[in-house]
Amino acid sequence: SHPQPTFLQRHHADDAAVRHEIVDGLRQSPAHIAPKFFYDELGSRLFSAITALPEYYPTRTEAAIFTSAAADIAMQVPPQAVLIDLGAGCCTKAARLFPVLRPAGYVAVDISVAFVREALSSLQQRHPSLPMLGLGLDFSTSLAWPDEATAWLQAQGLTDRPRLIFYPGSSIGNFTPEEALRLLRQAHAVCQLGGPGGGLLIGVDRLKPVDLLLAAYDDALGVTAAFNRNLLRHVNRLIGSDFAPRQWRHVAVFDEQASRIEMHLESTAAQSVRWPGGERHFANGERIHTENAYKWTPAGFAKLLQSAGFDPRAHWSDAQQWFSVFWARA
Ligand code: AVI
Repeated sequence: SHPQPTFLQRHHADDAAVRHEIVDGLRQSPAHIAPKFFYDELGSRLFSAITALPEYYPTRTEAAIFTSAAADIAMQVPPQAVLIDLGAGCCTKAARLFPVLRPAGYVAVDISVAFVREALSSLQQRHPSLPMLGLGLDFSTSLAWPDEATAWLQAQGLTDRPRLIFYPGSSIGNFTPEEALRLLRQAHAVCQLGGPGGGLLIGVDRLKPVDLLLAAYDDALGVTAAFNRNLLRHVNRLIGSDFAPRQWRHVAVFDEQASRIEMHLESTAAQSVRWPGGERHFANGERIHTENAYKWTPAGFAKLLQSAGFDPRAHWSDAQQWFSVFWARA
C-alpha cells in the first residue's frame, strides 16, 4: 500500500483579504508590500536560484554547519520528537536531517498546503512508517496551533512527544525584532503543548562587513533584482494592478542602526499604478519597501530567545562566523 500524508489548510486568507492587505500597504507612505508575496511559482524558483549564487552565502553556510555539527545536534535534541518544520517548502532541509533528528512524526508547515503537497507525498514514499502532516498556515500572522493538528497528533499517538520546531534559513531575519519575539513566543507555546524536552532548532544570519551583505542582496547577475521585481507581477495577478516591472529598479541598502538589509523597488519614472477600485501615484525615485533581513549577533539573538521563554543550550557557527544555528530548550 502507499501511505499518504495528511493535509490540512488553516484560514486560507481569501482573495478579498489578500487584496485588502496589499492595497493597504500600497496606499501608505512609504508604500510597502509584505515579503510573503515574493513566493509565487516563479518567485520560489528565483529564490532557489539565489541560493546557488556565489554571493548568497547563507544557504550553503547553514548546510555546512548542519553537516559539521550533526553529531553534536543529535546529542542535544530529543529523539522521537514531533518535528515541526516552519516554511518547509520542498522539505529537503528537514529530510536531510531525519537521520540526525530521528523524529517520530513530521509536520511540514507552509503558508499554503499546495507548497508542500508534492514534496511531502514523495518524502512519505521514502519514509512509509513516519507519520506526516502537511499544514497550510500563515505563521507570519499567527502560529496558534490548530485543533485539527492536535487531533492528528492524537490519532497518531504523538500527543506526549516533545515538539521540535525547525526554522532554518534565517527566515526569522525577515521579521522585525518585535515580530520575531511574537513568533518565537508562539513557537514556545507550541513546544509547551507537547512532552518535556522540546525546543527550537533555528538558523540565523549574522552581522558581518557591509560589502558582503550588500553583495548577497544585490548580486552581479541580477537574480535578486529579478526576484524583487517579480513581486510586482505577482501583485498584478493578486489585485489586478498594472505595475510595469521594467519601470522599477531593485535597491538593497544596509541600515546600520537597525542592523538590517532593506530591499526596495524604486520607481524610475513618475507613474500611476491602477487596480480595480483604486490607484496610486509614484514620483520618480519613490520606493516600495519589500523586505527586511535583520542580521543578528549571537548574543543579541540568545537574548531574544530568552525573552521568548527559551533556554539557549547550544550554538554552532562556521569558521568565518557568518551564520549561526541555535538549539534552545522550551
Ligand atoms: C527567505 N529569506 C531568509 C531570504 C533572506 O535572505 O532574507 C530572502 C531573500 N531576499 C533576498 N534574497 C533572499
